Formats: sequence, structure tokens, C-alpha cells
Amino acid sequence: MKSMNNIKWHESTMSKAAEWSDEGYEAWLRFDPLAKSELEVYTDWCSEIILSEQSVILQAARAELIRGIASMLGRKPMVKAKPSKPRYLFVGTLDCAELEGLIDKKTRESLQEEGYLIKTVENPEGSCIVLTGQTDKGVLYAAFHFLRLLQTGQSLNGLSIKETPRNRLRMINQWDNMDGSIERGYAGKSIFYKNNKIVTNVKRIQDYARMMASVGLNAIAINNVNVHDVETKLITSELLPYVARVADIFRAYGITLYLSINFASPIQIGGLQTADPLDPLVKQWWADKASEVYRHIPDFGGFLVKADSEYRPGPFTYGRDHADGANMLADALEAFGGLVIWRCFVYNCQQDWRDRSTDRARAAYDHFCPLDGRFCDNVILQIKNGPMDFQVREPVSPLFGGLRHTNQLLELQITQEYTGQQRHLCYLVPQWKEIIGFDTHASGEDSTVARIVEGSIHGRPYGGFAAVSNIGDDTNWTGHLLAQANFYGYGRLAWNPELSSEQITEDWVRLTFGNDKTVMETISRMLLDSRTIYENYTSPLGIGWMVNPGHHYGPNVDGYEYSKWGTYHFADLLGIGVDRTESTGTGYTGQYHDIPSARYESLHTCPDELLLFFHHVPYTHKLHSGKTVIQHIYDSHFEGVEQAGELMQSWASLKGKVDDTRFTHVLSRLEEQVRHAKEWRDMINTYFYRKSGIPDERNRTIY
Ligand code: GCV
Repeated sequence: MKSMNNIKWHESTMSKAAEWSDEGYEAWLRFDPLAKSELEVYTDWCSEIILSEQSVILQAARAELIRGIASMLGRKPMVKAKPSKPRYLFVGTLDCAELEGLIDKKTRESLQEEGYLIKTVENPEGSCIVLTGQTDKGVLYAAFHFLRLLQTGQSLNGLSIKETPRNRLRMINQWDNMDGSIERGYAGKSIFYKNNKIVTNVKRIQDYARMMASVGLNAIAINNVNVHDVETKLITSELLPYVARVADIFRAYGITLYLSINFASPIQIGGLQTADPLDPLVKQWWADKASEVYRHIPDFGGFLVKADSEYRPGPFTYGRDHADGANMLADALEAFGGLVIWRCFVYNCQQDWRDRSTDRARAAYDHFCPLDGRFCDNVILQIKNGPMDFQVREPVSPLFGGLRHTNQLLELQITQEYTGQQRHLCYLVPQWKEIIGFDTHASGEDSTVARIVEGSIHGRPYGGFAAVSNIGDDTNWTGHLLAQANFYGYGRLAWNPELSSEQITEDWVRLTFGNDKTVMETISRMLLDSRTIYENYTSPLGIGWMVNPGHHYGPNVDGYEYSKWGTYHFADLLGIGVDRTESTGTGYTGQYHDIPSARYESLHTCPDELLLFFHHVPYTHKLHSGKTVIQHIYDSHFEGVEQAGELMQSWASLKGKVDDTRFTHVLSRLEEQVRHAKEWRDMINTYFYRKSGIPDERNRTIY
């Protein structure tokens, strides 16, 4: 535990990496100097900070406030134990003696563990703005929120902001491997590992922790869910001291560390003959392993597990089920307060494409719903947002609403595996809002995914959001600078799913590019439109895929059509789509509760954008929009390319208003997007024209 008190490194984060600031290294924590009009009043409040406690997290809050305020106001604030001015900032937890009598009982009681309060308080010594919370973490979040107020030019008069996170877990999954590669990573190499070792220069990890905390994220699994040989050893005494150092860094920013584990570890690193979860030796091995991990990292979060999925080992090998597997690990971790996060991405990845009775979309529900109620309280099932795999459009997984007695985490993918790989602009917050707002009708109306995963509908102790990170060691973290908005937006939504896409977007643009109205409106519009645009020129009407196999970039309509992965579109000369109805298809629609089930089952009520996910229809089928399917395909693809061109023009209009480095970088990505969108348009349109023989009503060029 010695390293827990090591707070020296904060100072190193104090030096502003000026040489990086125009390349996007500082992301939304740039703290650019503020306009003159705001300086006077802000300086009046911020030149003195009263802060007496010294925990690592409060040290971080202090460091952030000094850094941010100094950078924005051009003057470093003084940190003192007692105020010497009539206006100052007070930073500390609610139990500080100074706050006695200043914050009423009701407010105190309403602030939960990670919640915070930012409040202007008049007291005998003058007025202060209090940044407080029940815990140090709350105070840290309050500090970041306060900095956001300054950065976005808000008034500091009569502040009374109370925030509590809706979700207990707000997690990031890194798909990083120890050789430095990142599975589905599009922004360089890992910031955690190099040459099969944990990095020694931890500056990037520290700055990443700051970025995470600034948007309220509180948990991270630092290795890929596909745990290969070297990574299996992360839970051994050889590597745990290094993992512990990374845990120290995250701890100072209120972030708990998790590891992905290999279910076959007892065999691979334990010398046992089996990994059978019901075998007493295996149980003992994991119990011993858990205590070893906690000796190194006393506040370790727990294990993230991908089992019996895409060739990963799991309980099926021993004739056991997922509840047996997860509960065995849960028993081992329970004494230490650890959690098992067990993924539901389980399906047959060796399907025969000729077999139309097997439907990959059904798999997660079919595997996990029968186990509902059997999982220990410290197990959380992590469920991908859709039944397939992070496509630009798919329905919400019916497991949300299907499970009633199990903790659930919504898994999103920030990294843009199927949505343009951070070469195309595809801002995902609007998609995520649709997902979390989806009404499952599990317990009557308003049984939204947001309410299910927060645990309120079924009274579950744990729940929240997890997402696959999109960052790497590229200077700007995310490859495409504007893809930073996806990371930012994820954090804000995980904290408060009620925030609108518009609000989150505006905040991000202001923090990243400043408060100029034209810049703010132009970039916000670009972001908010970008998902629809991407959808327009890629696979149509919810069918998904149509990408090059393996790396998943670029169009290939039949790329997955005759493969083993269970991802088909079934296009022939007459029509396209997968019949997933109960009446004539795979029965997938029956996995939803009555109202969504009936909506998807009927051709009359199935929404256009998901039509081909649920139904096989002729190309001449009329959509609710009044267009035929084939004409919709042509029109949306021509339109998508035009819209991509408009994105580029919108950006070009900002020349001179955004610094040259960031301007040129984004412009070149948008140019590539336009070129590539044309490739998508022409391949998709040509494919369907050749299949159907039906010409475009408007006689545009199709090859
Ligand atoms: C980490 C998809 C991706 C894989 C990923 C897998 C998963 O299949 O293509 O790279 O593996 O999902 O989520 O486990």
C-alpha cells in the first residue's frame, strides 16, 4: 500500500504541454485563456482556494483547480487554510468543520457517495463558492464541473448545482494487448503496454485518468477481453506490482482498476489439469488468486470475463453454464468486495451460412435469460447494446428487459470499429441516446434501458455503463480529433443519461474549440448530423455488415455473406433482409416484451430504419416514407455522399477560426471521408442495381 500515498506525480501534470496543445493532446481540458470580459469577476472568486485536507484525490482536485484556473485566468491561485479575501473558493468534503451550519441537512443527506454540490455561500468572513461532496471523489467531480463553468463562460452568481451520478459503474474497457497493439484500435498503439511490458513512462496514463475523471468515469479494465498468453500473467506475482502502479494512478482520480482474465488461468498459469468451475481445486485456486491480487491492490475492482465466445475458453468445456462460471469467480472475490463483470457476447461463430434456422441475433438472450436469478449479487452481466455487434443501426438487445433478477451493464463501443474507424466522422451520442431511451416495456411504460441498467426498475445493487475505449498513443488520443467527442459524450451520458445530445455536444465544442458562436454551431451541427450521414452511405435499413471481413473497413456487400459468422443479408434478385419474425422467421421478435415485439413483427409498424433487420422484403416493398426499398437505397446513398461533402464544406468555412494544425488535420480526414463515401455509394448502388435490375428513377450514374 505504500504507493497509495505517492502523490508526487501530480506536479508533473502541472506543466502544460504547450507544444501539443494545437494537436489536440489536451482534448477538452485545454483551459485556453479566457476573454477579458470574464477575467475580472472570475479572478475575484478564484484567486484564493481554501483547502486543508490532503488525501490523494483531494490533491488531484487541488492540482486540477490550480492548473485550470492558472491557465484560463493567467494567474496561479493561492491555496490556503484560511481565507484572507472577501471572495474565495472553498474545496472539501461535507464533513469539514468549515461547512458546519452552511449546508442544510436536507442537501447533505441528498448527496450520495459520488454526488457533489457547487454552491455560493454567504458567511461572516465573506462569500465563497463551495465545491463539496460526501466523498473526496465528489469533490474532484465538483472541481472539474467548476472548471467547465469557467471554460464555457458561465455566470458564477448564486450557484447552486447539485449532481448525483445515475449509474454506479461508469466504466471503460481497454482492448489493449501487452505487445502494444489494440484490438479495434484506430489511434496508434497502447498507452499502457509496450514490448509485452507495462510502460514505465506513465504520463499518458495520468493524463488519461484526468480525462476520464473530468467526465465522471470511475472504472477501467486495462487489458483486452481477449486475454492472450502474456496477459494471462497480469494476475501473477511477477506482474501484479506493475499493475498496482497503474492502479495507483487511477486511484488518485477516483477510478477503480479491473483486469480481464482468462477463464483457463488455473491450467495456463496454475498448473492444474482443469478449469472446471465446480472443481474444488479450481475454486481454491481462484480464491487464493483473489487474495493475492488484493494484497497488491486493496481496492481492486474485479474481473472482466469473455468466456465461451469467439474461441475463448469458458465453462461450456466442462458441461457447466455461465452462472456456474461467473459465480465461482464471484465467490472468490466476494470477501474483498470485488465484482465479476461477465460478458453476454456469446454466440456460435462457426455457423453454416446455408443453415437459416440459426440466428445469431437470438444468441445472447437464449444463453442468458434462462439463467436469470442464478447469478450472485456481485456478478454483473455486460450486454452489448444490440444483438449483433455495434453496427451503425441495430435494435436494442432484448436481454434488457428480459433479465429481471440480474445486475446489468450496457456495453457500448466508443471505438468506431463498424462506424468509420475514426477516419470517418461518426458521432455516436445520438445513437446512444436512442439506445438508452428505448422502452423495453419490461415493467409497463417507461421501462427504458437507462432505468434498467441503473438498477432502479428491478432494484439491483449494481449496474451502469461500460464502453470500449477509442484512445491510443496518437498525439490527439483518438486519431480523428473530432472522435474525442465520442469519449467525452460517453462519460457525460454514463453520469447522466438524461442529458440531451445537443447539450453534451455544445459543451464539448466549447471546451475544445472555445466559445465563438459560429464555431460552436457549425461543429455541433456537423457532429449531430454525422451518424445519419454515415448510415446513409453504408449498409441500408438496419441490415448491417457489408464491410470487408477481418478489419471491417470499407464496403464489401458480400464480405460476410458466405462466412461462418452468422451475419447475412440474404439479398437475391427479388429482395433482401432477414426474416426474424415469430410467424415465418427465426422468432427473434418474440424475445421482446409485447409492445416492441408486435411493433417489429408487423411490416406495417416496423420502423423503416430497422426493416431489413426484421423482415425479408422485395425491392419493390414500399416504406413508410413512400419510397420503395430499392429507391431508398439509391437515394440515401447519393444523398449520403452529398452530405459528406457538406460536412467538409462546413469545416472549410471555419478556416481562420480554428488553429491551423487542428483545422488541417480535420479537413484531411473529411476529404478522405468524402472519397470513401463515394466508394460505398457506388459499390452498394451497383450491387443492388445488378441484383434487382431495377433502374434508379432519377437516372443517376450507377455502374
Ligand atoms: C474483443 C467483435 C470484434 C472483436 C471483439 C469482439 C468482442 O467480434 O470484432 O474484435 O473482440 O467483438 O466484443 O469480444
